Amino acid sequence: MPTETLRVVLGDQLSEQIAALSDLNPERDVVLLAEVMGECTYVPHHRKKIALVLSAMRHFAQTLQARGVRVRYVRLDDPANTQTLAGEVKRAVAELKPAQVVTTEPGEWRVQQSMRTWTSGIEIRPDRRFICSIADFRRWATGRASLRLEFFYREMRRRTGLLMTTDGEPEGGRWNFDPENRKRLPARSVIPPRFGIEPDATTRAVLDLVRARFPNGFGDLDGFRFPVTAAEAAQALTDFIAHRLPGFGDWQDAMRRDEPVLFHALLSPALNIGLLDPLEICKAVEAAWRAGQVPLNAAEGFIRQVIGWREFVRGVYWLRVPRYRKLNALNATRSLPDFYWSADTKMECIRQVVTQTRREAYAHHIQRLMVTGNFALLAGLHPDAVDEWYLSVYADAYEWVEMPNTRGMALFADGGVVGSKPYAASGAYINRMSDYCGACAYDVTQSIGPGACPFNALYWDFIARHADLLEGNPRMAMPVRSWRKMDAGRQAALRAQAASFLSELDMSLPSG
Ligand code: FAD
Ligand code: DLZ
Ligand code: SF4
Repeated sequence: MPTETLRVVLGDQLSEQIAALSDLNPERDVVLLAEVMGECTYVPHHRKKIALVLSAMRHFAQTLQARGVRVRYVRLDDPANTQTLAGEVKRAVAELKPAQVVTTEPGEWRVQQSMRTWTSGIEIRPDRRFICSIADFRRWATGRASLRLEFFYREMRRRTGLLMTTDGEPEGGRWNFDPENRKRLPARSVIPPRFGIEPDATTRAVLDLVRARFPNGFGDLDGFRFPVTAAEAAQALTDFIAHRLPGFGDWQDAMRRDEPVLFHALLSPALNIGLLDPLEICKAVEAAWRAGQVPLNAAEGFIRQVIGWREFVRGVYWLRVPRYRKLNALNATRSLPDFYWSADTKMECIRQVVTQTRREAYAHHIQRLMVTGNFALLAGLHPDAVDEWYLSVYADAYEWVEMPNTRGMALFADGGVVGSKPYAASGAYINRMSDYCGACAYDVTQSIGPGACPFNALYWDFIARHADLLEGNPRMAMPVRSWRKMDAGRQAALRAQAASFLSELDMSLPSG
């Protein structure tokens, strides 16, 4: 039968509701899914991330085929594979001669640019998996002096009706319970068990393939437990709501050695490839609160991340890209230290987060922001290198969400578009929110001397380097004032301590 429409679905669009499939005719149309080296290597992805995407693609194709849909599935090891998305679309068009080609807008500017050249007349449909469309965000942003999450979030609450009273007021009388969500985790707290899915035959075949094709790639393949189908992701959501959501609010910012997940959802890898729907997740969380199963600060905190931050950063990305990809407001130039890959450092906080990242392709938000992100900010690592690292190492990383979080929130390289201030912190913050410092070779209470925590002198050095820029920011004025009031001898000692640490770091960096 001749092909009416070729429908191209990318590896992070694995939803039967995806726009490209909305008017699918199973008898006349063909759905194209292509495993290609181009997408597996544009950054040195964690091997678990590659395995997740390829396994989920294979499962999605099986689901469509079981419904009678004609699927053209190109495997990575197919000898005819051109190994690029563009090449596979062109090859399918040449062989199937479809009357039209339809796809859904991608999550990365890089792919959007290429997509337009795939074939003439290609129809690129808006991605309706988000609550706020790109056009709506643009309208919301137009004319605003600054874009602030809090106001955007309130709009999303009103639009979705989530956690709203029938009178249109926020449940609990407040929009935001964040001040309640910064508790230190007591040492004896019991951590809920982790959830994971045992790999099936399809996933095991993909793991073998990835092991063979990427023998020296970053990250462990052992212990792969990600959900790879919509049904498995739904189980992961149910498990989160039952076991971890009740503590999510209180201990959202806490970190503990050898405990990667704590009270977090670990849903972003499945969510970002289409196995879960953001609004459905939030409705399930709201229902748990209405049923009295979880406190309001937990439900609100979680919903804010999904309908607030997640939608907000996507809006910022598409509003500001491609210029956003080059922003470097603090003129940071340093190369990425090797310990971001090897975990070979005496700094226990970084060693913990990088070791966990290598093993799990996952770290929770505060680990990303206040440990590896904070170090990158304080040490002045170049945003391009830091971006590439975050885009590579996490199973949930796609540029639309990774870049505003990294370049914007963590590095302040956008000068304050995503966040209203740099999230710079000394060792005291890490000590308050974790048990890392107790196991560290450095002393978190010291700022000067051979055993002093590097974060302390780096923090003051950062404030000193950027004092002129930061003093105009009401949220940074206090540390700048404290720095300026500090005794000149102490200032000099702190800056010398930071300079010595950074020069040692530079000597350990590969040249060029
Ligand atoms: P939870 O803490 O349980 O939160 C629930 C959900 O809220 C997440 O699944 C996620 O979908 C959403 N969410 C929470 N915070 C954010 C946020 N700041 N931006 C967008 N969504 C959010 N998230 C990604 O999905 N992909 C990335 O590549 C990514 N890179 C990041 C890089 C840096 C430097 C930082 C600071 C944050 C980054 N984040 C990224 C945001 C956040 O860290 C992850 O979404 C979160 O850790 C995912 O784990 P979880 O599902 O357990 O989330
Ligand atoms: C991340 C990824 C990987 C590792 N492999 C593929 C692939 O083989 N085929 C595919 O269609 N998509 C893959 N992806 C996801 C794409 O990189 C993603 O769709 C773009 O980055 C746009 O967000
Ligand atoms: Fe990190 Fe400093 Fe604490 Fe060591 S003492 S774990 S380097 S914050």
